[in-house]
Amino acid sequence: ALAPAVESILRTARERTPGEDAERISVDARSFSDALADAEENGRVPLIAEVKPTSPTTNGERTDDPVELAETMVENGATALSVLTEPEHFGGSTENLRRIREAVDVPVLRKDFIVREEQLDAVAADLVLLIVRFVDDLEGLLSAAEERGFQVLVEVHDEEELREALDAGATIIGVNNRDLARLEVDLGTFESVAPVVPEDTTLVAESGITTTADVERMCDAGADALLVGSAIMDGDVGENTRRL
Ligand code: IGP
Repeated sequence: ALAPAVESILRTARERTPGEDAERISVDARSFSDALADAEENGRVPLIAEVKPTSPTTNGERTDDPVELAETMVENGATALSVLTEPEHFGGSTENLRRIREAVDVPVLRKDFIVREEQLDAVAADLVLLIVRFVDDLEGLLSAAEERGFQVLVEVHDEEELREALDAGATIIGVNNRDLARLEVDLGTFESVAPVVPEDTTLVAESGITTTADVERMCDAGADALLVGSAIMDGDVGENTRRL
């Protein structure tokens, strides 16, 4: 069973449409693997910093300009950005993403709960997230995204979902340390799934990363990139990004 907040997120996600006149999108994506190679060359932590105004597990909402937050993250060393576009539970918007992608030159991930092909057409991004648990036809949606030019981050939570992701053709895989049934975080999740991921997969550790020790722990376990939201959004965004 899913946590009530997650049920609610899914319900609204299934109903959301990109608008009557949304045309099939075609994106000229900034390469995520180039950005990661660049970080490595420059001895920087491969950090995907997330613009997430609020969430079911946060108190309050951050109301400062998301574009300024995003620029601050990049100025302080973020390798890529993740931008929530889910409006009801995360305070996001496609407009935030559009403006942020225009303002920065790093790859930008669209963080949302995409369940149908036409939802891909709501806004351009360099990467989109697909969550195995929520998608019925993963292979179909993955190819639909790739045909539009998106790179695709496929999110899993355990070995069984990892299998599904690989079978569907995923090459960038995120292991979410937060479980969607109880919304609890356990960095051991990444450590248990990472060893069975093929060498040539780009592997992202997601959620619950707060300290530099957490960063080291995830990198030691095989993370090629780290997705950090709350620990950056909570307080001084520039300082938080620099610290990790
Ligand atoms: C970031 P955290 O614990 O650093 O705020 O987590 C990110 O992993 C999390 O926001 C997330 C997420 C998602 C949000 C992971 N998967 C799917 C929305 C949808």
